[in-house]
Amino acid sequence: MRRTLILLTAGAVTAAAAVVALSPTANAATTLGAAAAAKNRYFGTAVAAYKLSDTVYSGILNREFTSVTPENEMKWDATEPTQGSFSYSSADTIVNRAVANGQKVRGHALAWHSQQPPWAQNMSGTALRTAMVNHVTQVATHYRGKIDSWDVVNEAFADGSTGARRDSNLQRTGNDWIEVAFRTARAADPGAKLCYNDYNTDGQNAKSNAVYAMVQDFKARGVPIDCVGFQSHFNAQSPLPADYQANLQRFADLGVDVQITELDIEGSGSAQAASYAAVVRACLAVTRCNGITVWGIRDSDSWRASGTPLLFDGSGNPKAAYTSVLNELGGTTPSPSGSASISPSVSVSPSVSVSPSVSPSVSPSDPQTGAGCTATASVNAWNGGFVVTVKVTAGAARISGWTVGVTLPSGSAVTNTWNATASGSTFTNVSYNGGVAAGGSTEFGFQGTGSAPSATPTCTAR
Ligand code: G2I
Repeated sequence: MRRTLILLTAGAVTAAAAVVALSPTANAATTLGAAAAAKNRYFGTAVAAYKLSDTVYSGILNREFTSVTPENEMKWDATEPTQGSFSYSSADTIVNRAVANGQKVRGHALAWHSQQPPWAQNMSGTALRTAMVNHVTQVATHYRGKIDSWDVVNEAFADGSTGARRDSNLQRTGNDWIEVAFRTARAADPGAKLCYNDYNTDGQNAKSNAVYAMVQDFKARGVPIDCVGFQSHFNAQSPLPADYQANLQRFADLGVDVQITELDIEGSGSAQAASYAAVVRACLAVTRCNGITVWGIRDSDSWRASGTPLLFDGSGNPKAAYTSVLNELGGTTPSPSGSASISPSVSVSPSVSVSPSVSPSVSPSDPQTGAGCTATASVNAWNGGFVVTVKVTAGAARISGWTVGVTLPSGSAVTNTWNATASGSTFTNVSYNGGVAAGGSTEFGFQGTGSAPSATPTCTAR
């Protein structure tokens, strides 16, 4: 959250009580991520590891986005190029950077007919099924505790009017390959949300109806599925459907979260901006819509760059679509000059400086109001067990370490912890997530047996 910072030099204010009137928009968020966070949602982007050294790219990434999806680095061909030999360095670069910046990670994708390594493409039957299970186990275990949501299975349904599964080597191992992938992912990383992800399912049609029936069946039979991803690649041939929001809502009504996972909209100017705004409106209108991910940062980063489908132009300047998304999220672009005004009844010496849109900060002599930290928990419980994700948020000052206390019901026990060290039900930061910027946050989690804790956790900062 960026706020206007007003520095008053001692003695500069001559009136007894200085009244500082902030303009109405002074507290509105000025980035996509902050504006989405104020609506309890994330705003993410696909990231390519090899672009991170481009400072324009990484500057926008750090400033605007609160979630990242590796664009290609977690796919089967990238993570297991030779059977049984795993290669995580590019994906690790993206994930570790995101964790250090307090950004969520969407894992993409564990099981998919496309971008398989050649050895898997040539496999079938039991050998392929076993290889898939091992792949899901290894990759989800490697990233355990760092992934907000996994695309467990990607694009498993056919286009067109049949509502059939897509033919693929994985499909030919048996119709249960999807549920096996989900059960395997749950066992490997019980803290991650598990999503089914697809395209051309954004409106109600034969393909989305087939996915809907599968999710309904999974929920009825206890197959672990937590979310459905709607890729939302739109252009003139495949425009934003009129029933987009209704379609998101009908999936949410099945008891899963919904996420917009790969948004891009070809076009330019006000037409493009209007479509983007409509997507944001739809997500905000569906309570279980967790967030929006755009499929790249600048138009030039897009898999279909010629369609200029993203929010920033090739030079990294925000487009009309950017402003429209930000406004729709309730944010505002930073004003070019100071956005705070001093009431006329106060006389202020010329040494007052008003600096717009800098990160929240306090001068050294100020009391550290709001210093410390707060913790909130989200709980995923089942009969006999639970997974808790705890968000630690720093107050008005940067903190360099934190300890969170949780009250466990008697008979409950913590069995596994990630991104923190546990001593009983007290959790302390690990080396890479103790430092949290003012107003920033980080997450850790734990798994346990028995019934889940219900009270709000306590947080102590160092
Ligand atoms: O096709 C758009 C997306 C549809 N949904 C699933 C996503 O995973 C998919 O992403 C795209 C990436 O944006 C492309 O970057 O998936 C493509 C492959 O299916 C990616 O393209 C590949 C090229 O085909 C490869 O030649 C190239 O080596 O990117 C690779 C890495 O740059």
